[in-house]
Amino acid sequence: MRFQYLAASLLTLALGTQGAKIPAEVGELNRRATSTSASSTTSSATSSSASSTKSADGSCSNGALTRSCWGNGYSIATDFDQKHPTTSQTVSYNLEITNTTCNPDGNGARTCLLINGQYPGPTITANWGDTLSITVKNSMQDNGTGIHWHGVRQLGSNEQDGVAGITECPIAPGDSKTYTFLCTQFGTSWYHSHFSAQYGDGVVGSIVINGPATANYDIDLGPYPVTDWYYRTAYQIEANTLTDLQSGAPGPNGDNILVNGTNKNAAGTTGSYSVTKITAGKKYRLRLINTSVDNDIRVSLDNHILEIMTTDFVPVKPAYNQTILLAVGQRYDVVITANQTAGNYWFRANVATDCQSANNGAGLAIFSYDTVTVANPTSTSYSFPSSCFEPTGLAPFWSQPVPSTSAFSNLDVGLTNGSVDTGAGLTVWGINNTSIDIQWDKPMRTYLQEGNTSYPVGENVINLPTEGVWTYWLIQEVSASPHIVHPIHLHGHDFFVLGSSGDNNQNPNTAPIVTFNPSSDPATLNWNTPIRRDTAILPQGGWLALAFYTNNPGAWLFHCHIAWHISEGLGLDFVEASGSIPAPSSAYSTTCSNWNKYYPTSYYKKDDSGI
Ligand SMILES: *[C@@H]1O[C@H](CO)[C@@H](O)[C@H](O)[C@H]1NC(C)=O
Ligand SMILES: *[C@@H]1O[C@H](CO)[C@@H](O)[C@H](O)[C@H]1NC(C)=O
Ligand SMILES: *[C@@H]1O[C@H](CO)[C@@H](O)[C@H](O)[C@H]1NC(C)=O
Ligand SMILES: *[C@@H]1O[C@H](CO)[C@@H](O)[C@H](O)[C@H]1NC(C)=O
Ligand SMILES: *[C@@H]1O[C@H](CO)[C@@H](O)[C@H](O)[C@H]1NC(C)=O
Ligand SMILES: *[C@@H]1O[C@H](CO)[C@@H](O)[C@H](O)[C@H]1NC(C)=O
Ligand SMILES: *[C@@H]1O[C@H](CO)[C@@H](O)[C@H](O)[C@H]1NC(C)=O
Ligand SMILES: *[C@@H]1O[C@H](CO)[C@@H](O)[C@H](O)[C@H]1NC(C)=O
Ligand SMILES: *[C@@H]1O[C@H](CO)[C@@H](O)[C@H](O)[C@H]1NC(C)=O
Ligand SMILES: *[C@@H]1O[C@H](CO)[C@@H](O)[C@H](O)[C@H]1NC(C)=O
Ligand SMILES: [Cu+2]
Repeated sequence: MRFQYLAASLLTLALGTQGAKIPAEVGELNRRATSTSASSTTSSATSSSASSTKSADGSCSNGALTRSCWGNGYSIATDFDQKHPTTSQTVSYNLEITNTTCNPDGNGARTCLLINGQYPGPTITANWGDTLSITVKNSMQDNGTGIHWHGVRQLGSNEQDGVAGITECPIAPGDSKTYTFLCTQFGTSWYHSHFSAQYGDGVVGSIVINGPATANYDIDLGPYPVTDWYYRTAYQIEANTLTDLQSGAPGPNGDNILVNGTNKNAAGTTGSYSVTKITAGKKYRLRLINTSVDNDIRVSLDNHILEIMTTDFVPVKPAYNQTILLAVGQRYDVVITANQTAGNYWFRANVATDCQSANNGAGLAIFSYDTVTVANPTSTSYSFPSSCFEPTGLAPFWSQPVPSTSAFSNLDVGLTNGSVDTGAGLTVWGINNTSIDIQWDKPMRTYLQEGNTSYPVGENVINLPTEGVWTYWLIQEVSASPHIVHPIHLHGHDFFVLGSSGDNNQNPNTAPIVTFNPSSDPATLNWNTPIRRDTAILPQGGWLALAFYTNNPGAWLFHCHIAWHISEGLGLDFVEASGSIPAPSSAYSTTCSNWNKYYPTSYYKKDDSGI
């Protein structure tokens, strides 16, 4: 549930020192984000720190002590917006979605929609510069589907973004679609269904794109997804949440938190913990991914400091923290040094009650040194912060200054009257006073192809006709709504997070609104070294200032990543440089005609925003 308020959590925890910053391990580049010349991005990076083992000179090769290198002239110093390898390798996957059951914490089997019969779905792995070709087959009886590759920029490939009603028609039962796109970025992400609340029933998996890194490590432990888990289906919870919203009540609590797809139930009586074996003296890369539908989660590994090296797909200068707050959709790649007394240690994934999240279970998993017998740890937790803020002290590896301005476009976030298919007059979420409500049978992409400006109001379109300009967005919570945290996600770009402000850990009904002041606040923003990522937290009752540069023509969804909120309308559709969007393929039309044959006689009908 989203607006849980716990007086107890107002108790200030002693924070103490949460670890200290160390110098970057590899050289640092300073470049302008607006640079368009490929040659200007490859100037040699110089080694700038005592702990550096090798400079990122682009000609060395990737290894345990040279993670900043990649090879063939590419390194961590390469700005992947400007330049990326093309390997000519195509990596193929088949994902088949079926309607079955699952029971990840042993509490009892429930209906699940799974990919290749497993939860989470298979990890998609490729190298930087590879082409991914992923065929998705819908083998469910009664739902359409479509897969979104979260955080993948889809440069020039808007049609592969997987958003039903915007970039494609849903894939009908029995039909398949092959998504093909180039991996221009590297790092960790995830994929999930963007068809209503479907991903909450299991249609999720991890993505790893191998590339250089800002910190060294010996062993890559791979993806480590953390998620809230419910014993009823996502469609049932979504319906409850909408009913609750009418009276201003929070939706249902989560029932558990799964770590790497598993956990014991809240009572500790069923299921099993994920166990990760480590060897003393080694450094491990762990790819943390928040695949929640609702709950913000804070993670830590007892006695072991986390060395953070990415925010989503964007490298940061290595920075240490004991705990990390993960909002839905966010990723942090960390390095863990196995330098403690050999033993068993708890990995903890606790719901962040200070972010108005609530869950009946706590996420636990075990890290076990390989010289001891695996057992339930007796280790003690770090003290967790009680403020719903993302880790501080992070700086991008490439400094990309954004030209400053005070000319922000305002996007109010709040409750509005329903235009979603839930029926008129319902209270739903909106942004810029409109609740998104897409059409499955005629996606925005079709309107653009027709040059048809009579698209429905429910597409909630903001046109950005001009390529090559900076755009500035001020996401502001307004008073006539519960004042809660929303994780805001943009497709097609990594946005620049210029700043945010808001309340912390207060009652959603009474927390004051903190309003952006356009005359004084712009001067307080981080214009020189903003963090870049694809998902950022809009603080409780507050504002979030973002910028992005229009360099990727397409129709890009911008939305709250809480599954219930986007189902209830908290999203809009940026139509960027519509004149330059590549024409849809013949496969696009086939998917639509198959869908339009299926839907008129389908058992279930659209009953939410559709995404
Ligand atoms: C999955 O199966 C259940 C039980 O048979 C059924 O109620 C549900 O409608 C099915 N869902 C989909 C998406 O096929
Ligand atoms: C999808 O299937 C679920 C049952 O698994 C059902 O509740 C929901 O209404 C279906 N939605 C659509 C649009 O088919
Ligand atoms: C996560 O689970 C997968 C599948 O069970 C396993 O292969 C992997 O090693 C686990 N990851 C970690 C970090 O333990
Ligand atoms: C995942 O995101 C949700 C929603 O923003 C958040 O409540 C939860 O704490 C996050 N989980 C982790 C592990 O950070
Ligand atoms: C273990 O490694 C961390 C860095 O990950 C460091 O901060 C800490 O001081 C080290 N502890 C010991 C006992 O060496
Ligand atoms: C760790 O993150 C918290 C916010 O969650 C922040 O308050 C603290 O300063 C960070 N510690 C360091 C060493 O940056
Ligand atoms: C918000 O919507 C209105 C139409 O209702 C539109 O005129 C305005 O441009 C939109 N705001 C932004 C920032 O685009
Ligand atoms: C919805 O519309 C009704 C009737 O027009 C109005 O009384 C109510 O205040 C509106 N609610 C919101 C949240 O705008
Ligand atoms: C949105 O609606 C609120 C009242 O609910 C109004 O104050 C505000 O001006 C509207 N914003 C736009 C952009 O129309
Ligand atoms: C625009 O879309 C509407 C709604 O589908 C349709 O009725 C109309 O014929 C379209 N116009 C053009 C010029 O294609
Ligand atoms: Cu939200």
